[in-house]
Amino acid sequence: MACAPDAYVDVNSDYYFREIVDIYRSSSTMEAATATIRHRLDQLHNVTLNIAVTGMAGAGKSTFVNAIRGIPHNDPQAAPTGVTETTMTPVKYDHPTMPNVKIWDLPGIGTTKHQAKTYVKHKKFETYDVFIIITSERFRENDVLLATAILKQKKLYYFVRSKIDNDVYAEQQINRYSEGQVLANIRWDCQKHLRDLGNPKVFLISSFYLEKYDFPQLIETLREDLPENKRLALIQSLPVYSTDILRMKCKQFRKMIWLTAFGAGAVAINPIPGLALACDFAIVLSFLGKVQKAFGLDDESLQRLAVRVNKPVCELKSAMNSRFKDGVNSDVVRQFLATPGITVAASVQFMMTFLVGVGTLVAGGMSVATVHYILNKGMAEMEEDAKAVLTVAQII
Ligand SMILES: Nc1nc2c(ncn2[C@@H]2O[C@H](COP(=O)(O)OP(=O)(O)OP(=O)(O)O)[C@@H](O)[C@H]2O)c(=O)[nH]1
Ligand SMILES: [Mg+2]
Repeated sequence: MACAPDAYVDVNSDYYFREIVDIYRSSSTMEAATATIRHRLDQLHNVTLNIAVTGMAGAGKSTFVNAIRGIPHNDPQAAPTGVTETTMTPVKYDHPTMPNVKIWDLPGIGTTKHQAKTYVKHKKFETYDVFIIITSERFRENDVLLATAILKQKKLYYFVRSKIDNDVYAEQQINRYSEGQVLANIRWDCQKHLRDLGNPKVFLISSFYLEKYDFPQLIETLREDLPENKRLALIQSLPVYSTDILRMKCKQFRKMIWLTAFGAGAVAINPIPGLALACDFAIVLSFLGKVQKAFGLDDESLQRLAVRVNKPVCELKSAMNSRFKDGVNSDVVRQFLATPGITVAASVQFMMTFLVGVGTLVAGGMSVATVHYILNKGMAEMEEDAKAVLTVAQII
């Protein structure tokens, strides 16, 4: 009989566990507790995230919007980019796989103080969670005015200096500077123009190479600054541009696993015919489907990646080896849930230490622990697939 490696039990990811315990303590029945947990799961998965990208004409706003959605510039859903295209009005772009995440391409402010003030009013600032102010040269007075107005609305904002790849290339050709020197010079120049704001951090990025320069730091900073419930939406929605972001995605999803397991396993409203394990199949399927999309392993994402890296999609797909290589579908997940020989003792023991005094749960304990194991293992398998795809795509 196969014995599960302990790695998939992951008893340490106790995020939301206190909340789960509280829900059980305050619910009169197990059904009521499960309903509350499912409601909480819906809330967390449907949290909205609105990112506004703004800056002067030609700064690289639309290119950045496409890059963080993982969409090639020639995709039908792409924001138009180019040296002559101009974004005149705010345009909302849906995320390709997450309908609750919106990226807004906002035109920059004009040239007078008055325009900076009216900009705040006209652009419905309350809609946005975060502002990214982009420049491709040096930040100017208008950018400072805009940041001040955003700050007054108690919103998060970040300065981004784009097209760094161009600068590095040009300076290396002309002055034979090292990459480090070029970046230090640009940073110094940006800071000089932003002194009035108390030297905020500036992120130097290239939308063509997200894995290089400061984009990873921008995401880490954003992740830290956003409220916890928005973090999953941010991290889930980003394209997989490096192993670090993949790791970050796993970490963020792992926090959801106990909550999902309790939502699915404690009371089986939608049990699986022919399976001894009682759990809500739809919840398990939905979680694994979300992981698949976030890891860029669904057909649409693979297709977009194939265009981006100029490789046939079948070559990317052939790198996948897990049970999910042909997709996360009902048959595969049903088969997975039926897998015999799952050792969940450590998970059950962990649950029990937390759930002392909430004895009613015990009946569903085995199902919860098994679902917990399956979600962890499923995610680990897809992580391996994602790494293999990135290797073939020559991204890592
Ligand atoms: N090398 C390089 N070029 C970039 C980068 N970002 C944008 N560009 C180029 O800069 C030009 C302008 O980019 P857009 O994204 O259209 O700029 P925008 O701010 O949306 O422009 P408007 O809508 O006209 O205000 C395009 O030719 C892009 O390909 C980058 O990070 N690196
Ligand atoms: Mg544009």
